[in-house]
Amino acid sequence: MQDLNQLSRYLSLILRHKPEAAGISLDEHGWADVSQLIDGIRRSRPFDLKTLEEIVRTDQKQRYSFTDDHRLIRANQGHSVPVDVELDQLQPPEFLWHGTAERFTPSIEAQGLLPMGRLYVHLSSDPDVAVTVGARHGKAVVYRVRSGAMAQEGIPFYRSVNGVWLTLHVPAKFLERQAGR
Ligand code: HQG
Repeated sequence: MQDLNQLSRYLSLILRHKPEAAGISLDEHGWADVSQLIDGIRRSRPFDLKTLEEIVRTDQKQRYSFTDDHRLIRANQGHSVPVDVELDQLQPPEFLWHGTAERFTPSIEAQGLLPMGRLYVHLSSDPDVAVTVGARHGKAVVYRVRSGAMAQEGIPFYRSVNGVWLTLHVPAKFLERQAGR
């Protein structure tokens, strides 16, 4: 029995960053053909439609979506390859949260938050989620982002279908480092 989390991570790699790892390509909206994807993954490990459907259904962050007919699949957000996943532009809440590692803070406080390897800066509406995201990179530090003030200055915000908030750049003046996080 393969570890579904491990398979989900491999699926993320293919659908967000490196479709060529499975010998497939994504269309302009990030969709991959499900049967080509399954064939591509099968080149390196056992895999079938039932397993794919189970990953999509059980993924804790709801990272993937099928089309209604289950012929196409895409990652909901998190891409580094340039695709347009038709994000909803929305008015953000007054504050959002970003977790990072202590060692990145001098650069963040000089340049603001940048998308780095991805298409967008990722923000959460939940400070506890931000702690977990930051801890992936090292000793976690959490910033409160003055998203309401940013929106008032005309900076667009998007929300992916799994609830992650995205924007292109958070200038440092909108960041408030949280004590003790
Ligand atoms: C940092 C996960 C230096 C940024 C999570 C972060 C998230 C800077 C790192 C999603 C910087 C990029 C994304 C600057 C930002 N100088 N470092 N100016 N601006 N950074 O992994 O936000 O499980 O690309 O703080 O839950 O950590 O994959 O972004 O530490 O939603 O679905 O550069 O990935 O979701 O790291 O995580 P990442 P992230 P999944």
